[in-house]
Amino acid sequence: MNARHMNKQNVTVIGLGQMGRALAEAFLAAGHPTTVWNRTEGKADALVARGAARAATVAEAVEASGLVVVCVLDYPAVGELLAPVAASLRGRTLVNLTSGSPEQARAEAKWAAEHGIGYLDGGIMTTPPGVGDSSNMILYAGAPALLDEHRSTLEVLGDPVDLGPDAGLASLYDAGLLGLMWSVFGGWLHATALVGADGVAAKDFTALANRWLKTVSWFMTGYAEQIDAGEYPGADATIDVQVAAIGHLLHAGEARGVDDRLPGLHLELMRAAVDAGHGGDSYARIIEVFRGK
Ligand code: FVH
Repeated sequence: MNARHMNKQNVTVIGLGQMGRALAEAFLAAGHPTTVWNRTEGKADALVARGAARAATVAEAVEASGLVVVCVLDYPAVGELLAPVAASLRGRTLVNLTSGSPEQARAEAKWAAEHGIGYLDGGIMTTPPGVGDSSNMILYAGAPALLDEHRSTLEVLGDPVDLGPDAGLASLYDAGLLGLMWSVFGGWLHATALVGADGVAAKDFTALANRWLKTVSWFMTGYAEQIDAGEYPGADATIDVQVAAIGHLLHAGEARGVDDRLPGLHLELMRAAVDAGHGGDSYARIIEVFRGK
């Protein structure tokens, strides 16, 4: 062991797809002795050239470290890989950064507990190039004490956010946050198509759009308080006013031949709130439409 590796925890990474390779690279860059395994062996070559140890089997990979990170395609793949090595995992900490549903995460946590395996479920809130950047979040759920124990190691991947003891919450937050991302992408791309029809470059519009998102985020903070209170005073802008405003967007889009399905959906949601008698409330009231109320 050289000086760089002194006091650094051994880590194993199972699954070397795009994300698993980025995770292993971050551990290596931080000086952690890192053991890797992947179904398609060749994906480990570049990591081995940088100093990682190649495990010949999943069991050998698990037995090399107290902290075992798995990041493969889905939970069925996690089960296929890890069920046969449950005895080797006993007494170690398994960090599952594979995406899945909250129900799958809770079932995996139950399996781990039944086999004496410490279990943290995680959600990586970035793409592989963002791994290792502390401004990006990695969500963890299921075992706050294990996260505290391994925080200094897991920090090299991104900012660890503790969501508490329910192992399903990292997946639930992940699903919700991805939904938010797709909605933002959709709105931004629709708007970029709209202004682009009149010759505005995407990068010019996006500079303003990013500034606007800061204001939108401020609206959301205020609306979150209304949601938690269950009261939606329309003291800033009512849904009625926004029904009129979205008419301008629909008109501008129609005049430019821009697909109107996204603003059409927003109008439908607003109308549902108006039809239920809430046109004078704030936009936050639309959460009740999503809740089916
Ligand atoms: N890439 C991203 O930006 C996102 C960011 C958020 C988190 N996701 C999740 O991370 C998991 C892995 O995603 P990925 O991008 O690394 O995916 P791939 O590059 O396609 O690599 C998939 C790895 O899974 C292995 N694998 C698949 N099925 C099996 C199986 N039955 N047994 C063993 N390993 C399996 C695959 O092995 P191979 O094809 O190389 O042999 C890769 O190592 C995923 O949950 C994302 O949602 C990434």
